[in-house]
Amino acid sequence: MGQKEKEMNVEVCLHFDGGCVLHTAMTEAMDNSGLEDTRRRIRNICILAHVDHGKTTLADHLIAAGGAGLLHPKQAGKLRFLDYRDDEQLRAITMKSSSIALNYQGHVINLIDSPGHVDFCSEVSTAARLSDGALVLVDVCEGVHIQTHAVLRQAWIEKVTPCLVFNKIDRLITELKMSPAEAYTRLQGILVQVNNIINTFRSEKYLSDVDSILGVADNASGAEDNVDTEFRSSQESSHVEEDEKDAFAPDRGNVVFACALDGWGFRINHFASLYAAKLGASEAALQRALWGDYYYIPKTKKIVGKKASGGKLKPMFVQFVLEPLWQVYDAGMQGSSGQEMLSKIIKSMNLSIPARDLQHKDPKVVLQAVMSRWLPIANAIFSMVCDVLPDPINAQADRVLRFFPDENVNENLQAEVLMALAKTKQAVKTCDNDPKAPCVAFVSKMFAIPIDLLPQKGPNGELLPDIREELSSLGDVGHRECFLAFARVFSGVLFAGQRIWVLSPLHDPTKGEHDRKHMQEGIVQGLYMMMGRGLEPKQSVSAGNLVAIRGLGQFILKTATLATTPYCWPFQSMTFQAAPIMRVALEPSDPADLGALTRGLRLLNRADPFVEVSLSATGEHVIAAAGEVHLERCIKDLKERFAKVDLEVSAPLVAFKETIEMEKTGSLDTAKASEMIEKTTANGRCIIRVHVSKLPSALTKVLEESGDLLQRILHERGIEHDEDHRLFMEGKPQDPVGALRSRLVAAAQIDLAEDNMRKISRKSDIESQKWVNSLERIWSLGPRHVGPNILLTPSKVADNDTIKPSEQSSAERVFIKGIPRVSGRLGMCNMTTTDVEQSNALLIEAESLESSIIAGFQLTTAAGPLCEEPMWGLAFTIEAVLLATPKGMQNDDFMRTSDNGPTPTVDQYGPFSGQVMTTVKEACRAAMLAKSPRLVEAMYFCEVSTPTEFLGQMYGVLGKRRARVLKEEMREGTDMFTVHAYMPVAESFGLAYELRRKTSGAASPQLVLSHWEEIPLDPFFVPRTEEELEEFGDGSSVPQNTARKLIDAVRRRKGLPVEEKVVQHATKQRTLARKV
Ligand SMILES: Nc1nc2c(ncn2[C@@H]2O[C@H](COP(=O)(O)OP(=O)(O)OP(=O)(O)O)[C@@H](O)[C@H]2O)c(=O)[nH]1
Ligand SMILES: [Mg+2]
Repeated sequence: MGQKEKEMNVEVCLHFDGGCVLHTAMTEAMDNSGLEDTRRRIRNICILAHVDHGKTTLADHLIAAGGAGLLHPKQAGKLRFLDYRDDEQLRAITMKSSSIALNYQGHVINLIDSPGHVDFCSEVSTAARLSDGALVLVDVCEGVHIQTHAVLRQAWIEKVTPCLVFNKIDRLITELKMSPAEAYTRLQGILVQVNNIINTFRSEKYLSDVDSILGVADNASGAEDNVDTEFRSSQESSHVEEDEKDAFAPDRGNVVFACALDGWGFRINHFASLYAAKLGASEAALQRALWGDYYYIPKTKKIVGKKASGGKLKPMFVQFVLEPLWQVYDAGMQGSSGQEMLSKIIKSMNLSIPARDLQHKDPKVVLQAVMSRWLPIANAIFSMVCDVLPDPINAQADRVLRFFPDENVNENLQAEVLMALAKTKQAVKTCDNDPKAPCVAFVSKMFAIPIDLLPQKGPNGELLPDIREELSSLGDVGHRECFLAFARVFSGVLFAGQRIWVLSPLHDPTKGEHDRKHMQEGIVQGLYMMMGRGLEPKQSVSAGNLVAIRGLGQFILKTATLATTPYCWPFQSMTFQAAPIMRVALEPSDPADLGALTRGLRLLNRADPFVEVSLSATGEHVIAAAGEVHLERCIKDLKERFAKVDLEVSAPLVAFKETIEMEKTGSLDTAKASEMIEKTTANGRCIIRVHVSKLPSALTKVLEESGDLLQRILHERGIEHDEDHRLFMEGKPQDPVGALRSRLVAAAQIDLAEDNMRKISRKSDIESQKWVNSLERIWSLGPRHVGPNILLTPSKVADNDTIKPSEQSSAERVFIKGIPRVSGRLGMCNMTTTDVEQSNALLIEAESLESSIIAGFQLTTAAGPLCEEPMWGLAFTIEAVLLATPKGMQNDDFMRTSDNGPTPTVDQYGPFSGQVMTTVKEACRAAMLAKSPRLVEAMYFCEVSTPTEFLGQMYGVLGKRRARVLKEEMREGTDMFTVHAYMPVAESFGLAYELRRKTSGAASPQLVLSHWEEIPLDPFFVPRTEEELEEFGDGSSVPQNTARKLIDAVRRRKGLPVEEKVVQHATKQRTLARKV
């Protein structure tokens, strides 16, 4: 039925020219005054794709066409204009995103080229944040790869409208030798794949929307139920409508077919208009029929569907689009024998091609000359960008929700504050370019350029004062480099010389100018339009444009929100696909250069959006990068630009985590005294008992993923009064705290069924209930107060039974109860402040020791007992009892031991709070060691493509590196295999190099940080059971297992003691029988 309808529509259009409008025409190009609104002619776009799919090559052609003579068309595709760093040219990969302003038929197109290598994925985030549209490239020969997924997700998260570019179509003809029909099937396959990816994002969003609505419904009273249901069903239906449309459809004009290398590309509308007159059909009808299962019957001059075609005809896309392309390529590749055919084609297309090019010996040059004149790629791309991608006004109306997600404003605030906040938000939403509107800009990264490259002249050609002097007067470090902010103005107008607030992500706009801690005032020293490496000075830049800002280097570390009013929410932070995991320690070759290195590191930290610079506990300078290529670039920059000294670089420091085995210790039972570890402080006044158990893994995951949100809920702005806050948050339609709460509860429940599959379900039910109940007792999270470990307050059972404080009078012994602060903030329990009898000194002291217990917990979770790495997924229950007199001592003895009488805080063992802290730490460590500790390692998701003949070698390399292969797939139509595997980060160093060497450069991997995984080996294994003893003997000859080796390596690196067998009297084995 559906098919039939489609056929009929097409026919109607064919015969009656039914005026179907398929392009999204440029709307509302005029403003009220009748003048054209310049903002309507701006497009901010980025190019996104997997590595090597041809982004920079495509950018070259766009620059050649719209860059006002910056690049000669002959150089396009060869120069890679935006890869202006020497290492980018050398390695032929892009390492940073860079922007250029182009012109096309009165439109300003700000183009950002981004890197495809996963190490530089942060640059994709910065590019997407500033763009409204994205060109997503797919190499049709390689197909969809992991970074294609990643960039589509990034575009989706940032609410950037994507368009699709099928690139490298020439490879289907020349390399894969496909027929047009085969090529069509392949293109269709990729299109389906890409659309499916977007559909999964849609359904994820749909599910999470429904979840949050259901969450509210659960909380809401019965009376509100009906309203909710109605709301829900209306939401659902709108989603369904949206879902029915594919994100990319050639007939809707958002797909370009291209070959960036040869400089050609087209949308199907080009062929629709070409054939309209010839076939006597309307352009609109042809546009629909040129993609999909439509067939042209020459006799009847009708377009029909598959059934009516009789199975003999070729789809119209094959017949009318691909076949002519193939003909040109066939003729071109034949050299002189194809000349005649080529001339015919050229004539029929009415092209003028210089004879010099046509007679060139290299058929590639001839093909390029013909194709790039017939179907210029820049026209196809630019027209798509202008037709389909939104201008800043439309885009910002949509994207404002991403920038300022529904902030929970306390309605009790003053009306002026609320007005000011709403005004700023409205200005961003409408992309208000009135100079009187509040100016708001977002800086997505800082970048450094050598000072010599800064323009010497101002916007009006006037000579500028020497910037070096200006910088040194500002105290800017490193006068060789100048820091510019890569930004976009979202509302108002930014002027050179303007004073502006630099708001940090923690800024609380409801406090206005009083929130001095999170805002600084800077002066915009200079504004530049970016032209790749070059900069063009500007006097002012209005809303909707990209800009480089000079003068804010000292205020901004990596990103910031700029605003002329303090009543502006800081923009939501960007999301990054990976984390900086590759760490190395650095030191200058000459110790005297330490100062230069520290300065250089500071500059590097500012200039690179992703690198993390830190000082380790042992005093080493450590930098963390996303991967090997990123690290190499950072070190090169340090050596050559920022520090200018020789460096010694350590072997990679791999991060590990520590946990305990799940099997035996998933229970939260603190009642068993045998499972508790007891320690007493040195002065004997505080007894600490610790129980540790492993968190259900889903709970660990939620805690890890919600780090930012937890940070905000637990430690940030405007949440002064817990109870008020909870009441305020509840009942909000998008209640992040409520959502997190339900996620935590759900995680505590579902997981046990999976983790303890072998246990009886009834028991696991009880267990899971225990976990859910325990969520009401969260005292603290660690390490650094937001990590994936939980400190629980002692349960009621413990309170009454285990420690039995009632045996003695409460004046002698006080139980430290702890306050479940985290649970309180999350709204898991009511925070009732206990009425402490202030007169009781011991009770007051007990209360003051709570912070020491938390500090002890933070210390332990930051550095575990195996190799001082952070702990992961553990729940500690700490019971502490404070005694009036030290354990085992009479009151009189105690009095005698301290000279100044019974002063409880300071004694001969040092401050009491410190003693409690260390005892807690020791007890926690001991508890963990007693429960089968395990090492946790980071895993990469690894994708390798290799030709069949090198499959064996590739598996050899993967096997040696403990990789776990997930799937292998033959890529259709090629002899290439794609293998997906998990690989420990610790084993991944030099993988790309080794693979390339073993496969003569045919295989190269892409590594993306995936998850943390427990190594299922006991690092302290000694044979115990009969079978083990039989197999391994007494264990002395058992080689150390991987876990132990990794632990020892980390300990050695950190200078911690390592148990090693040292051969003391090694003698060379001699053959006794000697020849004399
Ligand atoms: N055959 C063919 N090769 C192409 C085409 N487009 C680009 N290439 C080649 O693909 C390689 C990579 O091109 P780039 O433009 O550097 O790719 P990229 O996507 O910018 O790569 P990264 O920035 O490193 O992610 C170069 O060798 C190009 O010559 C094409 O249409 N056909
Ligand atoms: Mg590139």
